[in-house]
Amino acid sequence: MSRAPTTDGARLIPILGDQLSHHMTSLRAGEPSRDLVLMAEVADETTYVPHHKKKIAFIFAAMRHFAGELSAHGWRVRYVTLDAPGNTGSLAGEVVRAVQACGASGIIVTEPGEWRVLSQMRTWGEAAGVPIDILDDERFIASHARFRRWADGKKTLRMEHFYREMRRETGLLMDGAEPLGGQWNFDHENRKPAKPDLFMPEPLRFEPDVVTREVIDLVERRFGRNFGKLEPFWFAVQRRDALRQLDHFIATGLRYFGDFQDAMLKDNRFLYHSLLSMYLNVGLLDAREICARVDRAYRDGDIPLNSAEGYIRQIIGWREYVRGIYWLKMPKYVDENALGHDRPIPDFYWTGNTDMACLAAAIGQTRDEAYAHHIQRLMVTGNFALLAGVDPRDIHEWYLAVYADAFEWVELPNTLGMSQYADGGLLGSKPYAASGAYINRMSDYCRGCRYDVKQRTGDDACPFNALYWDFIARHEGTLARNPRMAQIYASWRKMPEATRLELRASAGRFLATLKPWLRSVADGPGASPSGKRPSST
Ligand code: FAD
Ligand code: DLZ
Ligand code: SF4
Repeated sequence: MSRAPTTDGARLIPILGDQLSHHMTSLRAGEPSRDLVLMAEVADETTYVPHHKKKIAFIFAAMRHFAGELSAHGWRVRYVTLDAPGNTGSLAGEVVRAVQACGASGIIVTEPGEWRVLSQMRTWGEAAGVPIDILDDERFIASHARFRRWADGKKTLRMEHFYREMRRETGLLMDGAEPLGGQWNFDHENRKPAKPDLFMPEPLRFEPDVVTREVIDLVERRFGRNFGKLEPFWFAVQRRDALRQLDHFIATGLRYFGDFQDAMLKDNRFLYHSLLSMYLNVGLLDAREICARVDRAYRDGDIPLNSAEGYIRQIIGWREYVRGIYWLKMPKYVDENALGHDRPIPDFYWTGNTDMACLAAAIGQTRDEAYAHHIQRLMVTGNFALLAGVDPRDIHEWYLAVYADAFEWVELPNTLGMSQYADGGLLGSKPYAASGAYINRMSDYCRGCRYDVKQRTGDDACPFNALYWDFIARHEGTLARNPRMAQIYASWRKMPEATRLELRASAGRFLATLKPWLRSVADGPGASPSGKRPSST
């Protein structure tokens, strides 16, 4: 990775840690022979939440490999490592330093994925004394303007309606104007519990090369007390290897993706999930290319339609939709708390020490892999936090820190909106709240749990059961008006008074046992240096 000589008229092209694609609009607007690319590992980005060690290692290793690829493609790259002398610790500081060092005449950059970074980026030009061009991020199918056009004037913003427009516009799984198979959505076929004896593909694991090993050492040295296991480190950190995981998923997992999308198994952390989100989110893979491959696999007769449709819906539906919501609703969105929840996050989210087998499994694998699949995030860790009334800001910061694929534009609407109902139902028509029965139906966790999923009250009862009814009772004032909750409230009201009182007392006793996570520098994992995430604005 080279240092650039001073060049008159050169423009500076900063590439962020999640912009690792040769097709970024900023790179397309520049010229390798004239302009200078800046990539910087900076303290600010590593500490805005206390990221999982594997996440930092993944991003730095992918950044370093991408810088190498850019150089091989003829770009001049100024790469500032975290330990480099003079590193200012901030993206703004590194941009100013680079402009001064190379006498750049301007800055060309692609918009970032976070409001926090965008508001800083808008000051870069003035700080460096040169004009700045902030370009759209065209890796997404729906531009901000396109999403706003769809959202304008609508009372409810349901993903399903947006998704159908994306299907029509991309032509994915379409037969002219009609959806292939005559149906837009096959979700009702996608709720099968998995059995441990089914064939399960394992994701490809990649041996760290010299560059990645250096990063691993750096992360251990600088972030040794952060949450998570750093080794074995097996993620792809180059497009070449991410493409191999895509091929592998299409050949082995995709066929069953639909059927078992919602299943959870104690001894299988990945089931038929693709493990592509982290590669996609940093730019090593492209959403259009993934969907085109899935569409082709279906048309070639290699996979069933419910899997192809289910998978494509996650990407051109959910992924694009949550990004649209993020940019439509920020910066106020992060402060929403429609249910008024204020309990601090329980300590076991950061330690994994709990007798609840489902939570211990989801958090344990999060600690080991910086990965949990959607239903673990939504119906185990998310569901528990919702039922227990955890402050959505706390739980948002946890999700943003612990997953390798977590960037605020995608994590925040999923956590605050979908999982915690903190936006009052913008994303979901009712809260994703469930008792132990749901977890028991979709997993094998309960069999090995010290709690009894069939009992509702008492010391041995599954805590999710009483917590569920306590949640329903606490929020009767707001949620009972929701027609989709009518049946649940009818059941609640039909219960004998004594049962209702006992359920609420049981929940209260359990909640009193939860220990809050106390953040301070000395706490290590889960502690940000200031003890508080800076505000997004
Ligand atoms: P698969 O199950 O194989 O799904 C295929 C792809 O679809 C994923 O790679 C992803 O790109 C996309 N996708 C699926 N569901 C969603 C969704 N709800 N929103 C956006 N994209 C989706 N996803 C992230 O990429 N980053 C996050 O920080 C993140 N935080 C989440 C927090 C919560 C509380 C919840 C409930 C979900 C979150 N998700 C997040 C969505 C989803 O859980 C992950 O995308 C998925 O688990 C990634 O694993 P995978 O690649 O194996 O996905
Ligand atoms: C997540 C992350 C981390 C840990 N470190 C860096 C970094 O040192 N330099 C960088 O350019 N980007 C990093 N990132 C990704 C940024 O946080 C991400 O680009 C913004 O959050 C915008 O999405
Ligand atoms: Fe989780 Fe309850 Fe099942 Fe235990 S019994 S694994 S706490 S759902």
